[in-house]
Amino acid sequence: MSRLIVVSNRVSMPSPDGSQGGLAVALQAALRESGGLWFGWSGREVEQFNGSVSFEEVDGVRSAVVDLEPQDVEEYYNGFANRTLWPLFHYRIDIAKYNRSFGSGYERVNKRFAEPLHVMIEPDDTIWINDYHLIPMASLLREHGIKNKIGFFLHTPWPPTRLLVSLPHHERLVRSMFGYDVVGFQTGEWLESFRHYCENELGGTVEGDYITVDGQRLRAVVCPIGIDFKNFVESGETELAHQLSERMRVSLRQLTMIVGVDRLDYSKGLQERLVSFEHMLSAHPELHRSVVLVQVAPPSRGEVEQYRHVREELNELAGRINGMFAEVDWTPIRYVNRGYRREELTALYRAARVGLVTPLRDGMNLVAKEYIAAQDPEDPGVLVLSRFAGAAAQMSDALLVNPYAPEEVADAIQRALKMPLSERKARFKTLRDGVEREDVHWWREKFVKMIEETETVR
Ligand code: ADQ
Repeated sequence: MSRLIVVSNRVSMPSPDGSQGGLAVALQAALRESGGLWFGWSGREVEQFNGSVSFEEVDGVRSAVVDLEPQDVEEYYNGFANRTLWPLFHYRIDIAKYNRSFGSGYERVNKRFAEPLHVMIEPDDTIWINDYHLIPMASLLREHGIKNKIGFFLHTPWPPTRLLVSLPHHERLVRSMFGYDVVGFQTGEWLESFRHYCENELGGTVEGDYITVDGQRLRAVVCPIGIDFKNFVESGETELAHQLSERMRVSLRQLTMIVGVDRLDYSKGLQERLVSFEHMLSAHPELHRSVVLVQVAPPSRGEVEQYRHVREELNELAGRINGMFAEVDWTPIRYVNRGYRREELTALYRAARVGLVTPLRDGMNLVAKEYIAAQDPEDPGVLVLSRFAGAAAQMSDALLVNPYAPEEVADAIQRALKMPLSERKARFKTLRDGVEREDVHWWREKFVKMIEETETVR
């Protein structure tokens, strides 16, 4: 096994309380096994960029991070990554901002990362770049003479060609990807869009997994990310999980709970979800005082104005719906703006008869998988899942819905609430088997193997 170098915008080191997500844990395990290194932005700002690298080793995991200056953070992170590529990759060209300074900041920061990174790379290292923040990284490393195998994994969707061409200099960005040996996507749909772009905009040819453009070849594959299933199930057995379960039991009494857990992001379809719930309450007065929607949504990316708008709209919407339907002893929506630990999330998921995961567009969506992993096999809840989440490709036994159609979502919630135990168990079993089999360790082993075994000539 060669040494693995993982590169992502932010680096996640082992924490003593074990509170990191499954992705961090899986990558840390790979780094530990191979004696590798995780490289990225420290998350800190310094007055002026100085290129100095801070090394750290925690619990057998080594990292190397650099600080950025405020202009870098504004143009690269808040700008091109979060105001341009994130909305565009989630099909929201209506709110994507195409500002020239964002593009140049993005290139500058990628170069600033490539500079110290290339000197750390040894000839046999395998390099794994993550996500839309760092698309040009391979071609920058190649300019420094790096010939190692380099893979790229995109955690978000890849947009259809007709949308992608709205990005100024889209060709340059996509051509830069031909510095990679392997490019991985969450689903066949995103891969298909990528191939379509390469064939139709770059005149490329496709042969099996391989795409060739102007003599440069890469392997484009599907490799869906999973959760740390075992660890997640174990979290449900902890004292913290039991405590919250007990609190929920007391607070719910006879109420049937529906749960939503999302980062507060416009791609997650939160406003549409509340409106669907409102539809259900209007159409089914018999459900009043018997159901409650618990929506947990910790704010994210607060520096970007669209995120502040979503937050305001949600406050307004939750207040309006509660105002319209609440009784002195019943509030239909419990809207909570904070994060919970993994152990607590397992308890929330398990307490809910329905898991409502209705993004308008999502690369994968790990909440859908976590909800399934947390269920009681003897009395499992039902997953209502957006057909526009990457997870839908693997989870066809969920109730798949169009999140833009409030009546359809309301009907699916109704159906989930009424579903007989035998059907719940049958659906759950297939879903749980898939989530357990294709977990996050399966995913990273499969992807690293694909990078390592892909034949390249450089
Ligand atoms: P995200 O958009 O962040 O990730 P998601 O896959 O849903 O989306 O993962 C969110 C993670 O954050 C989950 O593990 C969840 O438990 C956690 N989380 C959410 N709300 C929380 C809360 N209130 N408290 C604590 N934890 C919370 C991006 C892509 C996704 C893709 C992932 C992984 O947008 O499509 O699935 O990367 O590739």
